[in-house]
Amino acid sequence: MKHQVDFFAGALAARGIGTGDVVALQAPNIPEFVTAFHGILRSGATATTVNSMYTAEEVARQLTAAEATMMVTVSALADNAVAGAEQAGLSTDRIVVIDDDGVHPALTGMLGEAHPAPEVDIDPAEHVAVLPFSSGTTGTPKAARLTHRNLVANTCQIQDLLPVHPGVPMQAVLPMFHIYGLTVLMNFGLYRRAQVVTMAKFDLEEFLRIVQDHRIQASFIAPPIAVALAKHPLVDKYNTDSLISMLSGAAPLDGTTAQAVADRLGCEVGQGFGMTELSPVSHLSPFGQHIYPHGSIGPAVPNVETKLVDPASGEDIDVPSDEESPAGEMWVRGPMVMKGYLNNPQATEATIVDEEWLRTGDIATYNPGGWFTVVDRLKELIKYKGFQVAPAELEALLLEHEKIADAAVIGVPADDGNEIPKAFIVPQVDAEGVTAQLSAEEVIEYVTSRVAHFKKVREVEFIDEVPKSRTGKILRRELKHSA
Ligand code: 4UW
Repeated sequence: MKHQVDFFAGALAARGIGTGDVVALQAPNIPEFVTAFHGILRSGATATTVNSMYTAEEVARQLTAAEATMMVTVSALADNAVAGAEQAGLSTDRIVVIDDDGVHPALTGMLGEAHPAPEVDIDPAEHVAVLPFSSGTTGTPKAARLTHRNLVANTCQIQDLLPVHPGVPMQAVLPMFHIYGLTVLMNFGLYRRAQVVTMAKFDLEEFLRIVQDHRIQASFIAPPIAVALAKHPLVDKYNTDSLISMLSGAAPLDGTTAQAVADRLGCEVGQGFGMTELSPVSHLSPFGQHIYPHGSIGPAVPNVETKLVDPASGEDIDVPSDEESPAGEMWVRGPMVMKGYLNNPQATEATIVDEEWLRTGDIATYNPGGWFTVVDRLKELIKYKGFQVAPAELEALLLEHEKIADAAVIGVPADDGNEIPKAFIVPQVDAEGVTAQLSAEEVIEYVTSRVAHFKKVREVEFIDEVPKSRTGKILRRELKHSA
């Protein structure tokens, strides 16, 4: 693996890529993802990881915002990846496919060139290793600047908390393009010399077969997988007794589901809290506790400080020593906090206070045992199956529709436990006072055809007016209460 990383870095250097360049990577979880990712970093360049489900427009937007000058992808994603990269101004020779498509340079071929890796001189505390995108507390997706030190620190911060050791089979189904998979599955897995078994996409039966056939000990999931594991009859058909630990994160996991999975699979089910801007892990239930408040995200990981701040007053909350604390916004400080957003000082300033405390936009409580529990979300963000959906992005798209006068999008709970995007629509009224005819299906179809599948609007309500503050901010709480 290491010589492949070096060869890819050498091939990139031979094409003029190095410190200061940004290379986009859009691929599912396959071993070559790791070669490409670390090859990009080894060349001195910065990687921006792109969601495999993105449309061409979404790819183009990310590449443009990250100022990427090269794109690495796989031929199976080439339709959107290549169209997006071209829209962002990249020429054919700047689009690398991992497997050979006969049109673009192939990573497999580039490894064969056997160029030595270049000498690179960077300051790991300052040099940006990766630019993953996140909408943060408000607005549309922006690039979070994570340094080499951020990534290394976070890998070290979790190293003693999980039962992942040399040779241990661990399952990597969550995508490595997202920060959870990037740090916990790819980097932590490599660092621990685990046997990382990759899955290109989630399929319950395949997931169970891999656990059985590879005798998986450590698995990493998001809440929708936990729900399937708790309830689906297929689970009983497979032998899962090798499992020791399962860690869930990226969205809230309720205690009942966690307990049901633990009982059914006979393994420990823990929960962690992460955020793109935190490289990502700040809280994690350490393995081996067995008894802990289910639904809790755990204590802070080593070298992380957390405080709870009253969102109304901005004052720190005094945490009682003998009972559950009042709820407050979690602020986090530690070596894994991002450097800030790329080319967006206002968003950086609104998110990082005094250059060190990161406002998570999540509301949590703290109990005297040291455990935090997320109870609400202050920020606009919607989490659909653990993926970020930015309301501002969908609202901008809806406002482009000629029959829509105004729109607001919030997350609402669905029957299956998922959070789903719901759009409130104010139809256009023409000069004669006639209201445009528009159905919920039309709104859903309009959005679905323009965004990645996980961002689609799944519920629509027509209203007369979007509630707004005097400064024009959408009053999302009012919509939540009426939803
Ligand atoms: N409970 C409630 C949670 C939780 C949560 C996240 O897409 P991002 O930016 O990042 C992530 C990263 C998740 C993650 C990474 C590594 C890890 O070990 C782990 O635990 C196992 C989780 O999701 O979204 C950040 C936002 O997602 C919500 C919360 O709103 C946060 O600000 N979120 N984890 N356990 N909510």
